[in-house]
Amino acid sequence: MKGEERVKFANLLEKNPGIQKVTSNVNHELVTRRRNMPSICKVFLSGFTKLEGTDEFVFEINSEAKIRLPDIIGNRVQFVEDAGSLEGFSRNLYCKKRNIGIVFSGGPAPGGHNVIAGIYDAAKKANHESAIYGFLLGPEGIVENEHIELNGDIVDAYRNLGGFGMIKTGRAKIDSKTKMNLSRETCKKLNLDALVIIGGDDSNTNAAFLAQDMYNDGVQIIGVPKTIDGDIQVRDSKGKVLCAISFGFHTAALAFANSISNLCTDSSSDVKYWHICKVMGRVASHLALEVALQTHANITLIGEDLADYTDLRRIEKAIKDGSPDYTAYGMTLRHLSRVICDGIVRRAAVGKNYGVMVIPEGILEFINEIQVFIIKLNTIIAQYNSTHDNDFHTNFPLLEDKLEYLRRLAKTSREEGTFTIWNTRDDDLFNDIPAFFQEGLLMERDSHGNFQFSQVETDKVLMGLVKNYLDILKEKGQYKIGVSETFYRKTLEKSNLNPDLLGPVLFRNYGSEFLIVKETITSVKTLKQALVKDGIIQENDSIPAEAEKIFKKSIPSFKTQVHFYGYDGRGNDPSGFDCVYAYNLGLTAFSLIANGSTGQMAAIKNLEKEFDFWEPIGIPIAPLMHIEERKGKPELVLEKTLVDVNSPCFQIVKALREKWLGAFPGEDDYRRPGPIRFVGKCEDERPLTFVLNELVKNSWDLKH
Ligand code: FBP
Repeated sequence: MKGEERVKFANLLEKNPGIQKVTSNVNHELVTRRRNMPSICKVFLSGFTKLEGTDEFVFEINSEAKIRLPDIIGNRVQFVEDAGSLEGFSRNLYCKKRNIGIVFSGGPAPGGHNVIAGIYDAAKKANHESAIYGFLLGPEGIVENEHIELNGDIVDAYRNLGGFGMIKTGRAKIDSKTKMNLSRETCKKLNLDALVIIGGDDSNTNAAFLAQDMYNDGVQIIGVPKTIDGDIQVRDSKGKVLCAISFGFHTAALAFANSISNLCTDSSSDVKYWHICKVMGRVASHLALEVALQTHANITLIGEDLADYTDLRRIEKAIKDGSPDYTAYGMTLRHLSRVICDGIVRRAAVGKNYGVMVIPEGILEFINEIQVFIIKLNTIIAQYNSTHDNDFHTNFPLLEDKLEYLRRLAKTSREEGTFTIWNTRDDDLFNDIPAFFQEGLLMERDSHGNFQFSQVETDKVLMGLVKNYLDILKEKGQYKIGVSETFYRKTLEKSNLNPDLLGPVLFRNYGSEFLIVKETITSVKTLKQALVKDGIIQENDSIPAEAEKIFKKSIPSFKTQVHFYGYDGRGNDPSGFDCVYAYNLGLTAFSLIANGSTGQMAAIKNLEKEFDFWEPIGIPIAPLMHIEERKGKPELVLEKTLVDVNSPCFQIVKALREKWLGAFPGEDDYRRPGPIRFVGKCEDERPLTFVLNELVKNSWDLKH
């Protein structure tokens, strides 16, 4: 562009309001979102709240938690209640000027900004002189005292918006004495009354330890359950639900579901691809389950379901042989690939050599042999790191170096005849898997010692096996595309051939709606042999072109498109449910602070019910802790909630699997959840997983 023209356009941009509006980053959606005030629970309407402790909920207390968290282990569940109009000392205490720090920890989850907005609004309403600090880039911001003081403009700019952009996030862990001391110093410097940690299981674990550590300093620590993975759900030991889901889950699930539903539409239009959709969820398969309900994709794998699998044939054989077969419990990768192939082959048989498959990111954790590798390698890496100056990954940067180290471990175990964590068998099995997967399994763990599933091409591992087995089935003539009988007749009749003469020779199910070419006919050569054998043609005749056309139409090629749904849904602007939920979590967190709690997690009970039934509560974090292996060592952490395969919701999904697979002639049962829109009633109001569990519970309650 010439200089003059450039100036002309710059002037236009500067002066033309229409062009400015069109090119501005402030659009109608943004303005509407920022302006919207989420509904608030009744208890927050009057202005003051109090806490009512209850013994209605019981927890199995871990003995280690009792020792390490003595000051907060006795905390009880607290209901946030209306305190009416507080007067005198109580009012002064509630409304005292406070300094409150807030930090995001871990991966972003839609709704986070509303938690901050809720805390900010409640704190400023109680005392406009209170200061709210946002620690930058996650827990590291506390350790380094990197913060900003939040004001109305900053908070207003992010209301009802996705991401954690206001103060950013990070995955650092405050896990050493030095970091604890630095965090305490930061709290002292800012004269903090309270610190709110908005994070997942590991971050809430951190919150409990900080609450204990700063108990005598009088700094209150409050956790807020965040993660799109949906694995922070709290029930007491009798199964009473205290927190049905973390914020962010609903939005992420809907966002994934909308994209996956679009693939269902495309796939059933273009009829040539299987879309393989890996969806986030580091361990638990809650997101995949919700996506299944939202979209009715043809195949959805649920990790917890695979772990629950028992191979009855192996068990029978083991009983006969009189020796136990431990591999009969849980599913192997090979077996899983067979199950997937079965679905693919059955759909192809009714002419549907396409479809949509949902694979949870963390599925490998539930596959026996892989889980063993993950645990062994976690331990090896952790042991190495604790005995060397440099860590494992710095000393062995290349895959070959890492493999060599493992080889040496196996050799030592062989030569010394000792029982070690890595033996020759492990080494042989490990060497059998593809290099990219070896690399994935050996990859650096995150700061909490978690295996980073999002970095591993889970789908590639699984689909590699699926493709290999489909090739075998194709060679055996068992993977064929069913040809519609109408098409077959039309094709043959066009050339004056008698379909009823050729049909029984070509097909194994002649007379059905979709005709499947016989297993023995796998090539043009075997087709000719069959036609000659049944006297349709002579040895020297050529195959009728129509018969060859039909045969070729029945030969499948398995074409896939691979997609990863994770970061996109995680960055989505929150659904109406998450906007309201997260804002009320913020208000709850402030109520806990104003009423003197520490070591509690803000939560909303009855989330699965209509909004009017929502009850803000504080859940004690310490009693939720249990021992888990982390970085090769037993650690006290908050327990993750996995998909309950006995839940009504999962049982219903299981019962509908066959329908959703769609291995029958006719249209698939795809459901269209539609996009997340902020205005108007155009999305499901709450996760369908909840709705189903609640509906089944209500209908059982009615019966009994
Ligand atoms: P949180 O548990 O911190 O909420 O993060 C969950 C998650 O979104 C997982 O679903 C995913 O495996 C992981 O984060 C990805 O981590 P990263 O952002 O470090 O790539």
